[in-house]
Amino acid sequence: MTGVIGSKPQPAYISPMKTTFFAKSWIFLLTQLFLCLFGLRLAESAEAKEPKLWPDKIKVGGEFRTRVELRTNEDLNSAVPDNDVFVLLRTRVYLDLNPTSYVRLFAMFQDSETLGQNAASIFKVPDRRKLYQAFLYLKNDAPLVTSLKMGRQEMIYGDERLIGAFNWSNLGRSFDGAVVRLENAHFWLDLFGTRIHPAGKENQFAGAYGHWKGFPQGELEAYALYLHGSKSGLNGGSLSIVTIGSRLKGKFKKNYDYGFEGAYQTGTSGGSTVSAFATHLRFGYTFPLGFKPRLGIEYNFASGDENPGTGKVTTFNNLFPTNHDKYGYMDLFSWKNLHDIRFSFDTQPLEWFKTKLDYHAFFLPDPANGAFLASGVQWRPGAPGAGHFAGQEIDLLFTFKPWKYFDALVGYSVFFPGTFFSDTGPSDTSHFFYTQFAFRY
Ligand SMILES: [Ca+2]
Ligand SMILES: [Ca+2]
Repeated sequence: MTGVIGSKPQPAYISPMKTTFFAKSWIFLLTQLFLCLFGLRLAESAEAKEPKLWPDKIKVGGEFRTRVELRTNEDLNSAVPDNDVFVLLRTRVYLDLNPTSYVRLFAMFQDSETLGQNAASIFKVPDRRKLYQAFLYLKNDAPLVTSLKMGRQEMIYGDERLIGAFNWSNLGRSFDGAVVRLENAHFWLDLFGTRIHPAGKENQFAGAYGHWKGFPQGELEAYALYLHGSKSGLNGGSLSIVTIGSRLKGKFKKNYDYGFEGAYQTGTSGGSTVSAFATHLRFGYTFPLGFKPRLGIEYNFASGDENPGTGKVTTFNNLFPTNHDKYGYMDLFSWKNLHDIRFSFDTQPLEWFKTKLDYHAFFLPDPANGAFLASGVQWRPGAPGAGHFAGQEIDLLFTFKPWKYFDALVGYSVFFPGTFFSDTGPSDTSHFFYTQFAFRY
């Protein structure tokens, strides 16, 4: 499989690019279908046997996940062919030792491979083999339980709007550091300190994250997070920001659900003052019917900067989130210079089968600041005076979990760019189709 597809436009009546694209698509889809059936067969036999190969104090397990993605026109330019079909493979193997209830040793190795992706893709995923997690966990059993988790580990807080493991990504995200948890019947409080190594830089990320267990039918949390990077600020300067926020999620009258999160950022970036904020508001109603239809409305906002690069820094820093399921499944936006209005229609016809249909309308508070992908990377530079309307996305997703060892999903999304894109460059429609299956053992 060669990655790059010819960049010269081809005549419409006989397009080798299209032939290759559709041939590859069919091969990948059939392979995917075969792997799904194979996974189901394995899951069935694994369940029948319930393997007891290891004593309870030793667990060995892992995950094999494969996803096929078909993306068309991610450059929003129909005149330049860039249709892409590729396979993401992820293998995880772990060893979990629990010699006593107070001590745990955990190590997970991860191999991530990408086959056939366009070299120029804005979603380029590198191959990587690494020790993804390796930590020592200790806890006491006093009335105020104190635990310590030390080493390389995932961190997941709240809806993962600011700190998450980014499981959708073939690479995931883990942190090097230590987390101390204080917990009793009413609350838990985490205090953590970590180091993060983006290319050529080093950042420190520390914080306090608290969760109150007494909130009726829901969750109430508050946090203060500190990020420092010697070269991560404005114009390569140093960055020191504090993010203070809270989060609320719950249900009432059985069928209604809601969610709120709000965060404010202050500090300095390359010598400039930082002042930024973000909010999330969600409301839903589930009809009392057998297939559990839920209608939801959601609004997400994150501040941008009308004079990027100078003066005060007002672009919200999305920190280390899992953005995939939040601002459109195409991963075209993050919690950064964004107004996102979302309507959702979800159903669950069977215990193991769910459907999702989402509509998003995106606007940029400051078109001068540009548009940011889910990864936080800018994919279309801004222009003062360009339109605020960034576009609309429709997402359709089916998820299947017929066995505890196996799950699968199939999705289709389409993005219709708005005036911000037509004012700043190409603005043609882009499509995204994908299937994924994961086998966990
Ligand atoms: Ca194109
Ligand atoms: Ca500014």
